[in-house]
Amino acid sequence: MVSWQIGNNVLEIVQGDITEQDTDAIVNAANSRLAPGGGVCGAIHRAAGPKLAMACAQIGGCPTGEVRVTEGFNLKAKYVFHAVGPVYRGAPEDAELLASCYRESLKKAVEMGLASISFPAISTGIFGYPIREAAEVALNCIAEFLRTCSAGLKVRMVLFSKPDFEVHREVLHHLMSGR
Ligand code: AR6
Repeated sequence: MVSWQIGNNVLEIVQGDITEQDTDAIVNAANSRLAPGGGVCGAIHRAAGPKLAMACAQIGGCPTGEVRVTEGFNLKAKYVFHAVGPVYRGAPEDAELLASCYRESLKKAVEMGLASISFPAISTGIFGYPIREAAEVALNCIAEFLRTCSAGLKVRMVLFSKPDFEVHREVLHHLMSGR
């Protein structure tokens, strides 16, 4: 686990399973229909139980780059934030849409008065975003947000594989040492 203090907030990077996190919210890498899918989305739906799919169906959908909130049902986390990342095309908009997922989730967490939130590496599985590029977008966006946030928020990036964790650790190190 790697942990950085940013203002009065903390950014953590861990290797693990997001469904097991005890933060107030966990973020789902959702699709725009908010339908239960594969990857981290499938794992979250399995762990939360069938009421999560019913809550998502009631919301109906979510545009790329935006976030919708449901309860966490059987999860330890009280809330699931469903963020829809971009399908990677190598286009200039990709990074902005990916950053928007992180920024909108963080804004909502603060608005709701939450103390902690866990993110997966959104778009880096089925949606094909290269892991290092995605890590740069995600960690830059989170760090920028936390620099001006006074809420005392704990933000945890949860990487499923060891190689993905190592990439995030390197990118964060470069970011924090100003390189
Ligand atoms: N905990 C943490 N990270 C995980 C877990 C887990 N339990 N399982 C997988 N990952 P993906 P996307 C990592 O494909 O690319 C779904 O069907 C995984 O290693 O889940 O945004 C949705 O419904 C990868 O690094 O999400 C959408 O249709 C990261 O989570 C579509 O896939 C994201 O991989 C979204 O694709």
